[in-house]
Amino acid sequence: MNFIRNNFIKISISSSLPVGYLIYDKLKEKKYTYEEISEHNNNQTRIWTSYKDRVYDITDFLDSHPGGKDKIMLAAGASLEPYWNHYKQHQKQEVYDILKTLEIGKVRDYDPEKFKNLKDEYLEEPVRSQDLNFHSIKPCNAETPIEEIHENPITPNELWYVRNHNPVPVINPDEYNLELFDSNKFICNFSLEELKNMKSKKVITTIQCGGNRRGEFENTSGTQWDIGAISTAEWEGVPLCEILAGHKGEYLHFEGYDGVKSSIPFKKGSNCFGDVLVAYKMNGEDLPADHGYPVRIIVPGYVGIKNIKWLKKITIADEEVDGPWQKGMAYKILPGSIRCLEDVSKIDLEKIDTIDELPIQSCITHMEEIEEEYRNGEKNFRVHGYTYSSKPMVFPKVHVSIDGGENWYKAGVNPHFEDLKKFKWGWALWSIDFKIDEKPRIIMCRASDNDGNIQPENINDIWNLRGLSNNSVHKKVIK
Ligand SMILES: Nc1nc2c(c(=O)[nH]1)N[C@H]1C(S)=C(S)[C@@H](COP(=O)(O)O)O[C@H]1N2
Ligand SMILES: [Mo]
Repeated sequence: MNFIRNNFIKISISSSLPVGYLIYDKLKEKKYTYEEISEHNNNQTRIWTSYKDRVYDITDFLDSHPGGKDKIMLAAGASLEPYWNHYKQHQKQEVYDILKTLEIGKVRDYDPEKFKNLKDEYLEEPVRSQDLNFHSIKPCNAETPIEEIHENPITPNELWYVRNHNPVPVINPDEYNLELFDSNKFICNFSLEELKNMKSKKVITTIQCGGNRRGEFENTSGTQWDIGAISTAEWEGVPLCEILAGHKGEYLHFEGYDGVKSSIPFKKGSNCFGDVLVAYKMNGEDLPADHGYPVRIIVPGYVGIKNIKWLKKITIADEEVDGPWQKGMAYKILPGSIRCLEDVSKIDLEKIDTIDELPIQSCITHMEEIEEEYRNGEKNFRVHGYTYSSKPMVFPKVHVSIDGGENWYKAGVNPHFEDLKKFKWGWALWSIDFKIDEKPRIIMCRASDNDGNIQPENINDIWNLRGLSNNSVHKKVIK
């Protein structure tokens, strides 16, 4: 009885409403599958979420979320239920009323059981700075806001780029143990306390993801990084050579609590000049959760993936570690002729080495107009950037062109870098001033070192299926 009456009232009200409202109501009847919803997880596609059988567009609400934008973004393209099962304060009328205003449709393949008892595995993700440039939330992949960090070559912890393959493991520091194995043989454990009581060292390193600048290649899969998958910090921890003293092997395997693994040559880890650290501090603070709390390995000069976070286990071994990040193709630069996944079967992957070091790099981060005006109406523009070599104590020369590559001018390494020795494994920031009457349209930079290494001009010459190791001459178009 009740049901019929309600229905009747609804019909009579809506028939007296303006046409616009009717259309809006019709839109809300549109149906979307879970799959379609999942495609709406970023600003370009707008951000959708579902709750029970309804679909909502939360794009314009994100900044008003009382719990912060990053928390509500966990449900981007997914259901709110796993979160609201946990954060029960949402289950009240006030919140339902807000949600109602964002409704855009219904779930076509609605399954009431699907999320009923589910708690999202990303629930415990750390709070992140909204100044990072996010590519994805689950797992978190975010760039450092590279144009903001030129004042100081050390990247503040909260602005460090984040590259996670999985949810961030939650580790109780009191129960933490680092295991050391020789092949299958267990050797010993180190608690966090024990590690902190051992001999320690501080090392400044730049870490660059193998996929930094992937976005400039055409047709590659994976996170489409721009130039901000790189950052620099001072790490403190136990030199790995101390832990390995008296042992012999060919390789070292590192395994994280999230299951991610990689390996490096034994001699890189056992040689004290390799500066490999079992690190527990980053810029003077405990490692942040996103960067490996409580312990990560730091491999100066080597590609990002070698720096395993949430370090669980170190194994001395005769062979490289199994898995996609080492023996698989994830970090292998395949020949340019391999254009798609089907082509990969044509080659012997085992014959291609996984990247350890990345080639010489430099990028333009930004340009600023300097206040003072010069004679003849000329203005002063300052161009900023970074340059990085995997080789210790190598600080590349950087040349900049503002006329499409005809003339090149040498940039200056920033004066903050008086103590170059401290930055042995770090990047260098550079800048150069131009006095010109018109803003340049396109700026290019190119780094080189004394061994004849130079950034290649043509990006097509270094195209590879996984989009790794892009160090082509960096071009920035100025708007
Ligand atoms: N355990 C673990 N270690 C990891 C990763 C990971 O997903 N899990 N990502 C790797 C990759 S690909 C990079 S580029 C760096 C990124 O380190 P950051 O997130 O501290 O910047 O960590 C590496 N270590
Ligand atoms: Mo990476």
